[in-house]
Amino acid sequence: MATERTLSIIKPDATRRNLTGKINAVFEDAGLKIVAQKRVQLTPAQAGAFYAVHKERPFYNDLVSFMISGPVVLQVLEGENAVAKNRDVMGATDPKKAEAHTIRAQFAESIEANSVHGSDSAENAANEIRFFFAETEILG
Ligand code: RTP
Ligand code: MG
Repeated sequence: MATERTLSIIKPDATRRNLTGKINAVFEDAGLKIVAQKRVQLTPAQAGAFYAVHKERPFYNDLVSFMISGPVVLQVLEGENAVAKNRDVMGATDPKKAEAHTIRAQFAESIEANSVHGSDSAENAANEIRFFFAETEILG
């Protein structure tokens, strides 16, 4: 299987509770290498554009407000099968439904404040990485 890259975001509920290191340890223990990372305050325009795919969903406005409620950590994770592997360690969107070993089961506060984002396909990963990072910022 080829080495792949995926975009990860540590969301404001997790940065607020100082969980960046604990979440990064889960990625590293799973064999995902953090090849780019920056802590930023997203603008409403950035958060709105990033989640544009959910524009018609009832939770869209709340989601954008949540994503700008504090700093996030943008990351590129690299490894074998990285997109699926990251989704696996993240767990289900709703932490009540997430398996016990996952980031969301351990750390998420709610279905919205669920600590992490991860790209859901290789194609979306490429687009999401390009949205936030220049190729020169990614060091494998
Ligand atoms: P993500 O995109 O953040 O990795 O999460 P996901 O694929 O597991 O979930 P998705 O369906 O793409 O939803 C994106 C984010 O929107 C928030 N959400 N809130 N209130 C709600 O019912 C609800 N549903 C989703 C969550 O923050 C979710 O991760
Ligand atoms: Mg999603």
